[in-house]
Amino acid sequence: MKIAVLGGDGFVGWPTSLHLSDQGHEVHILDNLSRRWIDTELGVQSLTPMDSIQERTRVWHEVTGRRIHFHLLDLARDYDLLKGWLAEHKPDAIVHFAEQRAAPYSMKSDRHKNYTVNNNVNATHNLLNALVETGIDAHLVHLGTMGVYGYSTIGAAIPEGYLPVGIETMSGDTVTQEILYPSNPGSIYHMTKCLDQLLFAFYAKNDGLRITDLHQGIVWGTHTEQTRRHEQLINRFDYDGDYGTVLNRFLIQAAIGYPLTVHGTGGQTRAFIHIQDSVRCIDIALQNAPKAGEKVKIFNQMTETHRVRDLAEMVGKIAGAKVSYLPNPRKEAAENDLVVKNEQFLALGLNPITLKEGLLGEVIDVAKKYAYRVDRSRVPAVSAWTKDIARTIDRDP
Ligand code: USQ
Repeated sequence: MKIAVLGGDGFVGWPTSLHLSDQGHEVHILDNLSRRWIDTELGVQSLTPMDSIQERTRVWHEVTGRRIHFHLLDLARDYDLLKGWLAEHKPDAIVHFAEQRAAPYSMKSDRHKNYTVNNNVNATHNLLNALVETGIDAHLVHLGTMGVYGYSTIGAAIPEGYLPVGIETMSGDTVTQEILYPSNPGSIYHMTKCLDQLLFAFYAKNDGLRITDLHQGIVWGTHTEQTRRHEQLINRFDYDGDYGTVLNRFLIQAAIGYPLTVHGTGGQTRAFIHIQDSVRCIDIALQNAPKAGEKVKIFNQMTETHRVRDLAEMVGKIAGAKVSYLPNPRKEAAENDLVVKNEQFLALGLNPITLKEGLLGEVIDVAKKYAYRVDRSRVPAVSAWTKDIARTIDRDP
């Protein structure tokens, strides 16, 4: 297939592009390189040294003989360029990662809230609009989030996207209707993914677009089979308080002897997936497109759930690191349970990589190798969810 990977320079986008190219697909990365600009804005860099996208794709060609094409394009701003690109290249499938993906970054200030909403919602809508306008029947696979469901404890497993509800009719009968699971976002970032869901539902219904939405959990790990092949194919690895995700942050903190930064009691239970499985799931989703006229296909892209404090204790034990319980900069439930259905990917052959000490140790080793690149002052999470919380957080563990 000819596949456009929008946001192919990012943390999941890059290994996905390599994986799809390795499978023999013709891969085109469209990216505005915003993650690199945001690193500059925040004064941080990936723990792993990353080359330019052009150099990365050159090395991939050198190692494998395969070409990955790169196009500098801002999906949210360059609607006409996007439309022109689609009309010219006519991809068979599109993987859409091109959104600002960090919850803390989206909550930093009013400017960051505006940026995240404008960027994410426009990017998704421009894409859908351009697909209809150009008449291209590409299967669109979008990277969404488990965070659209929220984390309230209701004692029931979260279904894959849809919920059957019984509604009493005027005549007293009960009819069952399937609705999108009620969205309950915990940040501006997560809210944009909830808005994406409505855009997808509308365009699938109105224009027959074929769309798959992947509700992904928190990704951990850094290497995939392809990024291991050459030092310069290495994936980015974020550790800072805005972009570093919880388990990867704990592993890096353990590597540099920084007390593990648990927010609050660490009673938050979240869904997790290893980066290698994330890439495999996208491949599986691409091979299982819905038909025109079908509703949006939704998968829960996660393999296990864990409580934050259990992860901290586990990493602490493996690496001999101290665990630090800090005031929570976020507005979220202090404790929650989480049960998630993920049968669809399992039925389609996903064999999950689960959290094992060996694999955690491997990530700590990568972190140790590049520990000299860490700026310890960028480790604390200082983006507060409300002005009141901002006054209470202690920035120094
Ligand atoms: N947390 C800590 N200590 C830290 C960092 C985080 O205790 O140093 C806690 C947070 O308070 C939160 C949990 O860990 O309760 C998860 O935080 P996170 O930063 O790992 O994940 P989140 O903000 O939810 O966002 C990440 C990705 C996002 C993706 C989402 C999947 O950045 O793109 O959509 O995970 S999910 O969480 O399932 O919605």
